[in-house]
Amino acid sequence: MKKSLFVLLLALSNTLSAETIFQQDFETSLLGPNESVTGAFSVSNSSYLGNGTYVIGHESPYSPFESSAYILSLDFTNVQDAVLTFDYNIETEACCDKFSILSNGDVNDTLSGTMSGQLVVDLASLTGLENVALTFRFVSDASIQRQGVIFDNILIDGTISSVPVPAAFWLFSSGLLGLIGIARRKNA
Ligand SMILES: [Ca+2]
Repeated sequence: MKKSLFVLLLALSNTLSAETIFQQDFETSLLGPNESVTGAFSVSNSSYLGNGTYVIGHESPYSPFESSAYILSLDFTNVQDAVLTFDYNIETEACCDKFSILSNGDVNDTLSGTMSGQLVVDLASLTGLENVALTFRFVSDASIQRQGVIFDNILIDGTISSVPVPAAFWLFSSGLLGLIGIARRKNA
C-alpha cells in the first residue's frame, strides 16, 4: 500500500513546474492579442520607472470622471498558483482618484495618492479558471487632476501542470485502482 501511494505521489508531483505565465515590458510598443487598453491609457516613451524606455499608462494628466484600463486575458486552466508583480508610479488626488487591480471583476489592490514601487498580487484564487481577466484600472472624480499612473514590467510567475488534464487524471485513476486492488488483496 505504501509503495503504490509513493509511486502515485511521485507521478503527480512530476506534472508540476514553476514557469513564467506572462511577461510584458512594453519595449516593443506592441500589445499582444490577449491585451487591450481603454480610455486614456497608452504605451509611451518614459524613463521614469528606470528600467527600459517604454511604459503603459498616462501620457498626459488625467481628465475629470475618467475611466481607463489595461486588460489582460489569460487561461489559468492548468495553473496551480500564480503571483503578479509590476512596477508603478502614481500621482493622484489621494482621496478620490484610484488605481486598482481587479481579477475577474473583484478588486485585489487599490493605490491612491503619490507613491511608486513594486506591487505584488497573489492570484491563487484564480487557479483552474479558463477565462481570467486581469484589469489595471484608473478612475478619477470631478475636481483636481494630476499626472495619473504609469506602470511597467508586468510579470506573472506560477506553477503549471505540464501534463494535460486527461493524462493526469489517467495517472491518478490507475493509482487509485492500484490502491483498491491492494486493499482487496489484503482483505481477502
Ligand atoms: Ca518598459
